[in-house]
Amino acid sequence: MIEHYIPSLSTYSSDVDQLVWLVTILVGFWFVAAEVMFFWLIWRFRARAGVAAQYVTGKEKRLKRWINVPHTLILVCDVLIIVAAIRVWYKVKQTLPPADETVRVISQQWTWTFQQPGPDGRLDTPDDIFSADTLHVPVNRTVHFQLESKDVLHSFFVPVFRLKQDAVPGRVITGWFRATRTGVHDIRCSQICGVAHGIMSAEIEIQSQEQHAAWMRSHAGTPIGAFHAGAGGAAPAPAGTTTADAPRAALAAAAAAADTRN
Ligand SMILES: [Cu+2]
Repeated sequence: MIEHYIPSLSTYSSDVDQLVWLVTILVGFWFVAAEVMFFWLIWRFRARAGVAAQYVTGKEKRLKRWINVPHTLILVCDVLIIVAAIRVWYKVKQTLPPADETVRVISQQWTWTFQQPGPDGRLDTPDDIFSADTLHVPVNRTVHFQLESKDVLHSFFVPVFRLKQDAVPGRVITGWFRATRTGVHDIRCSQICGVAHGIMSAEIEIQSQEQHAAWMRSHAGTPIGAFHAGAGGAAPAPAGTTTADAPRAALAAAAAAADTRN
């Protein structure tokens, strides 16, 4: 049902959906039960001619049962929800399967910048690929992301993965996902981060493994500006930087350009 509105495209997205269903069903049942009881009591004990109102303290044992029994059952439901939530949390946040690829995701007011490895498979090398609007990932491969923020709190939100992770200035937060189907989907910021928070978006392109390898080869060493101009191939390092500094320098230049635009 949730999938009808938004596809479920990571190895843990269906676990999150099942948790949402569990909470909806259990909370929904008690909500409906409480409302039905409430309105029935209003109707059943409405004012009627010739019937005097009674003062009921509710202290008698037989009356207290109406509180104690549902109360205990609701506590049991709470425990069920907590256990299910911890299981999903553990799977998504407490485990870190070995990475097939590691990318850097940098948030800032109000854009996403992605630094991805080139064909050498390693970050911070001259063949890194920079982009400000699309994260390219391979299907059926475990991708680690290193999430950073350059200014305020943001949140990396990929709805189709059911993935949401805050980006905290000064910290590098590592997370993971494994996409299960190819396609292009939204990335959003889900932490109010300033006046343009609502338009802080990007896309994730889930590619077949062959497409991804070809994309890596054709864009190796592309700094952010060249990427948008559609150029491929190795980019020259900005003046005054060593080759190893080039990716960082390109990212800094791109961020500076974004700052000026804002
Ligand atoms: Cu934001």
